[in-house]
Amino acid sequence: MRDQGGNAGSIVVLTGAGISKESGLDTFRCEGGIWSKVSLEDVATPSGFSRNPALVHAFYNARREKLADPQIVPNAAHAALARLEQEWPGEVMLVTQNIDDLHERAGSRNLLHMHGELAKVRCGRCETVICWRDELGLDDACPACGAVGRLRPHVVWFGEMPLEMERIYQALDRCQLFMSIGTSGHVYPAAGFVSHVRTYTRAHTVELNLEPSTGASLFEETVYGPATEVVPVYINALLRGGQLPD
Ligand code: BJW
Repeated sequence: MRDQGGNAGSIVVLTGAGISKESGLDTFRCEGGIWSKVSLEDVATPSGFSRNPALVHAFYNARREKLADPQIVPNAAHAALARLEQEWPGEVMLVTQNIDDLHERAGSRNLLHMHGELAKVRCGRCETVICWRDELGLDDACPACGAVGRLRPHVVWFGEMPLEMERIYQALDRCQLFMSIGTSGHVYPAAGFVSHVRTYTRAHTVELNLEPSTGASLFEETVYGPATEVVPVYINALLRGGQLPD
């Protein structure tokens, strides 16, 4: 599909934990996933953080440490999406629910982290966002305002507003292809993007996932298999064809 400006058409890609699974990072809701080991109420809600900030810091410190492991590297699916952004003659906007930095490391640049970033913390007093690669503890002071014990992970917990929503909905409203990769479709507002696109645009919608997600029936096209296999194949076909599916 070519738009009236002769542009090849714009693409929005939504990714979730499944895309990083084959890089060695756990998903949330798969068997043995993160929510089978810790309670999301304890570690991923503002009230959990108020109750026991040390527990929440330990949870995110462990994940930050794992992400720094040299064995955790971007996989073929991350690489294919970076290549799509570089080679597609229209806009490619990547919206990720993941807080890891594997998309950046693969080379993606037009990227929004709607659930925040593991390598950043935020001050609860002055709201400054700071890059943070080390352990975070209750004694740490904000480098901007000096407040002690007010830093928290820069992630979006349940009940909090995801980041960059205005830019995301603007991109959804002008896209001609919406791809959803490696997400179970349980968490809103991301799980509602496919319905939004189907209601307000004429974009083609495709789900690439290991198995059908909760919202699988909402997609016009579905492709199932490990991300490292299905994503490169799908993107190679897009780039070879040079046009979007109708
Ligand atoms: C593979 C694979 C391989 C495996 N290859 N695939 C009732 C109705 C509707 C909404 C609500 C409701 N009650 C409450 C809400 C709102 C709530 C919500 O959605 N709750 C639901 C649980 C019901 N949402 C919120 O509170 C959000 N805020 C909000 O809504 O604000 C108001 C608002 C509304 C509208 C517009 C704007 C604002 C905030 C949500 C915050 C989510 N936070 C977390 C944790 C923080 C980050 C972190 O610690 O990492 O984000 S929860 C967790 O789930 C994490 C993830 O980003 C998120 C999504 O998970 P994801 O990525 O889908 O992972 P999984 O594990 O679920 O799925 C993995 C998939 O991969 C599976 O399908 C596998 O098959 C697949 N897979 N291996 C390909 N190799």
